[in-house]
Amino acid sequence: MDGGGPERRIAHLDMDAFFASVELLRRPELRGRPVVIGGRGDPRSRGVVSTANYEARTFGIHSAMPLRQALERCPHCVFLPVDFDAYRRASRQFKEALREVTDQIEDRGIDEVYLDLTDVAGIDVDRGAAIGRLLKTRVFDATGGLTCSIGIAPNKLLAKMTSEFDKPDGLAILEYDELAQRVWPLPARKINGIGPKADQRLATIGIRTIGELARAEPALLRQHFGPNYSLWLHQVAHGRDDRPIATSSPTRSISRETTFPSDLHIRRDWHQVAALLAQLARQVADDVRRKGYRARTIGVKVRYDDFKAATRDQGLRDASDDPVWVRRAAFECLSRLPTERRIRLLGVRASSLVPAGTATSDGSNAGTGTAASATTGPAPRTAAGTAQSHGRRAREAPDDDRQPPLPLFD
Ligand code: DCP
Ligand code: MG
Repeated sequence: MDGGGPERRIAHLDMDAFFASVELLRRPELRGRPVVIGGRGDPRSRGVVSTANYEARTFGIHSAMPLRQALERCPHCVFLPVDFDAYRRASRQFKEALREVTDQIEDRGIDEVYLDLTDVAGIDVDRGAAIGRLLKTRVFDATGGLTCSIGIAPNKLLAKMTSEFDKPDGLAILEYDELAQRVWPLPARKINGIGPKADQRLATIGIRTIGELARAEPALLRQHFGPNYSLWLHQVAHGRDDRPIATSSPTRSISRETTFPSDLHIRRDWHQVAALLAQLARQVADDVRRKGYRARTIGVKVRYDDFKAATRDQGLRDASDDPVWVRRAAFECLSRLPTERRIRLLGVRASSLVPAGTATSDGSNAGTGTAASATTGPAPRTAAGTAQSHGRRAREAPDDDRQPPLPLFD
């Protein structure tokens, strides 16, 4: 039983050696070699390791270790700089692929999600193994070859532990009746919420494993940890957790970007650049409208041939989903970007989103806006126009119901 409610099937999915795996996708020649990602990629600088692939981990290298120490442990490791844009893109790709299976997803950061699979058709087959394999295949295909590890269990607490059982590229399934056999032998610190301090204090009263914690006298725990935390310790040691999946953080931005087959120069290849920008702006405006929003800020992003990115934002005087205003703002942004270097990527982003149908002419519902200084856009709405937009039913933002033809940024 899980908190007394009906049994659920919760999956925890965590990408394997995430930053390193994304790098290896575009540098296949490094496969099999120990690779460390951190800072600007200079192991003699002061940065720390963001992650290391599994080959590098055999040298004792792990996240948060100083790069210099990693170099000492493995002088022949390959060190690469952090490229958050690439990791965010991959993050977005795998999460969108999962949304095709269920919208019951809790986003836990760049490489981690929980999914509530209880109502997914076929979850009863093989205790969920078939759905687990499907999720792994979707992630692999959507990202061009990234692996993840999945744990399926009756709740989030157990699913999180279970996803580590078989890492990397793993799929593990845990039932309540396996708790004593598979979970109780684990160290207490494997429980998400028991940090190093609590772990140390548990050790001082002779509790090292989850099983020892489960069998501990409640009075002893209360004495050392107070009433609330000791109750929680007792519950989690017995695998109880009825927290629901916290779905959908509100959409913050909608964007499209494209990488060119060969680099373009904003001025010398103006016709091509302008055509692409117009196309991206139209797609973003369509997306904004389709998802039931209006945007108050339009941004353009370019990546130059030295891989440095630059962005410019432009506020709209009134939130809009009108392709004409989105395009105008996008061209305004592009005109403010340096044009010396050739560019390899162009993107358009709509942000400061407000649900369509919300009053927007005074900006009261418009969010915080961005660093945009100049504003452009449709004239303030007339009273009639505002009344009309009040009258339109605010649609809820639907989840992505179609795979975009172009990858997204952010
Ligand atoms: N990360 C970071 N700094 C840390 C920990 C993590 O920058 N101290 C980044 C790099 C990781 C990503 O977050 O790739 C995901 O963190 P994980 O803890 O899931 O680690 P990995 O995905 O790299 O490896 P694993 O296969 O163990 O999940
Ligand atoms: Mg991971």
